[in-house]
Amino acid sequence: MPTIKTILSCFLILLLLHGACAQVKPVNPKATPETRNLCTNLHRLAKKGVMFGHQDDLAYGVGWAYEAGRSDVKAVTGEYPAVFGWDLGELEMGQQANLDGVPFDKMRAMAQQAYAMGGLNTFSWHLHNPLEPTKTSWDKEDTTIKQLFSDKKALARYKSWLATVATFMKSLKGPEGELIPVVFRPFHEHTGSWFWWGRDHCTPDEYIKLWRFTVDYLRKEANVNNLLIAYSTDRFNSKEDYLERYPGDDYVDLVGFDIYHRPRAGTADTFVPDTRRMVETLREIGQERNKVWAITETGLEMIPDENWWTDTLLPIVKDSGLSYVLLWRNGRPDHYYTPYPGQTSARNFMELYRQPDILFINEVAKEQIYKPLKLK
Ligand code: BMA
Repeated sequence: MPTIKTILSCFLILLLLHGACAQVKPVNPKATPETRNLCTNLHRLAKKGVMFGHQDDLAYGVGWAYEAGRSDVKAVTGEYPAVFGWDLGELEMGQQANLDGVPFDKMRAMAQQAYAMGGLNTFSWHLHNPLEPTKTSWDKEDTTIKQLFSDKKALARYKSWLATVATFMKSLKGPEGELIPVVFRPFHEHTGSWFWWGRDHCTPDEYIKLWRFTVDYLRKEANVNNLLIAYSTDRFNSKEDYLERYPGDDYVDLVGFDIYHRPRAGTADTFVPDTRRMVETLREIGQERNKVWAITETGLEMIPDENWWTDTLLPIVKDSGLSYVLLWRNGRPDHYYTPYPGQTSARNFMELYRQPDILFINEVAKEQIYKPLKLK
């Protein structure tokens, strides 16, 4: 006769197994334990709230640069964001600093700081054109991708660029030498046509080929196992439109989009309903494919609207299931997306900050997103 203790233990084992099966795994089967934990925790955390993110938050803000510990978000709210965005653009060119002047050694140190605080790092990549490397991401040359795959020299160059990305990603290490898991978000905003990988410059098959080549190279050739891969479009009209260039469920961990608020005088402003509709479509896609979803870039430049945070951003992200929303960089006095003390929208930003389901670093640190899921 099995004792009550044995029955209970069996039940507990079954429960644990069920928990393990329910966990969503990264698309890279060789992902490090911390990367697997992050994937699981992002899915779990999205049910609790939306993490607030900011590009280059620790690097500079309006009127300052590279002051240890400083952040415009923290200066206003007293707290750092939960998500830290960075860009690798021009790493591939052998530069010491990225296209916005952020030195890569400082970027690595700041990403390590973000990780140590318990936050999430995400990297985009405004890379040059591998066919003509002097040309930037904003090169609108048609058929670049098509030519890339038939031009041995250019393809070798592109592989060497990927090797620089791999080396950087593998240099992101925590205090115990463990690799820091990060979100990697290549070839973004491709439903627009301002980058050489944009919609008008390549076919869906070509875009998908470049995507798979990139992800395969990183995980198979370069053995990079600390990435979650983010697919993020710009504006889109429907689910079909969003998925037109989707590289497949085996190549994507997170689905997202970038969208900026650019009100135009004399035109009805439909930003909130339009963006909310996009979020709902994204939610459907995320749920169907078991991917987390996020607004990977957004903002209103210089935030002249004093209630923008609760009138515009909040209705877009509230009860949306979004994992995070990332505001773009505070690059110049005429190019910034989060307030600094005294800025027009600073008071209203505090109201967003006080929302229990908008998560900044302290709440996210408590969640220990790099640690295994505990039975709750
Ligand atoms: C754009 C602007 C540019 C910047 C680029 C890449 O939105 O902020 O100034 O160079 O992103 O970060």
